[in-house]
Amino acid sequence: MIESYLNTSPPLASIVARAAAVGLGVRGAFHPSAEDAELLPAVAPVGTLVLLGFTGSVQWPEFAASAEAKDGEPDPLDRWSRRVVAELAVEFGARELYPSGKPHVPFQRLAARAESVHASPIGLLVHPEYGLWHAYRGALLFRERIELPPRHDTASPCSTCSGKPRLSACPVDAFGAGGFLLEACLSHITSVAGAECRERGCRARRACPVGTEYRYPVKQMRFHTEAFIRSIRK
Ligand code: B12
Repeated sequence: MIESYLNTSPPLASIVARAAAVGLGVRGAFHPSAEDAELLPAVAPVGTLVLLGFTGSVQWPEFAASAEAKDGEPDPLDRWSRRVVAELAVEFGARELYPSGKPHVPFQRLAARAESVHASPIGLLVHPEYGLWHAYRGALLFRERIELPPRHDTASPCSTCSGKPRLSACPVDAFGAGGFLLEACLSHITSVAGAECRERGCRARRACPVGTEYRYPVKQMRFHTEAFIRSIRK
């Protein structure tokens, strides 16, 4: 996706370049229609939504080197995201939107409109290239309709994955028919027996065969797991 956005005409090409310079990938874009109104906060009309995020560990070093990553205050990644996305918004005369904060903006549904991602059996969206190793950090809302490259839709990689190894990889079967069993997951990963999930990341997520080269390195994985645990205990 990012590659197909590199050779676009301005202003998209400059958004891609500036976002990359501050440590964000352009994760796709779309022109919201009347049916998308329920996905967006009631603000002025949106001609184009540009989605920003992380792909694997590509953008991680920019965050890791930031003041927010080192200041010891809560929610460093959310605070960093809000700062850099807001700077891009000012630079391009856009409004901004974030996956953090309440009420939750339905970022997964926005993502499904912006790029070829599909719901996976463990709730995360699976990307044809990055697998489960990607996330969203914000979005820029433009009044104007920016010219976008054609979208390349692909079938969900899960549809041809016979073994669904990730479902059986969870030591506490947290991905049952009734959805994600948050309490089962949390009590395991905070126990002695859950050290591997805590240190190296969710075993079910690691068992997915798609995009394995984008798997988060241990430091990044541990950061996300700790943030996940803290967010539940808040
Ligand atoms: C609340 C939340 C949680 C809660 C969930 C509590 C609960 N039981 O509902 C907790 C803390 C458990 C959680 C955990 C994690 N989360 Co979370 N979470 C969110 C958050 C902030 C809000 C989700 C929400 O409720 N949205 C509200 C509704 C209105 O939005 P929605 O898009 O319509 O949500 C629905 C869709 O997501 C739908 N859905 C799911 N997939 C798809 C696909 C399609 C095509 C469609 C149409 C709909 C759909 O199901 C949701 C409920 O109806 C989102 C960010 C965001 N703003 O979306 C991240 C988010 C979903 N989480 C994310 C991640 C990465 C995680 C963790 C892996 C954390 C980590 N360690 O990194 C774990 C994974 C646990 C798991 N296996 O599900 C990512 C997912 C990225 C991706 N690849 O999809 C998101 C998008 C955050 C981000 N910045 O990128 N999370």
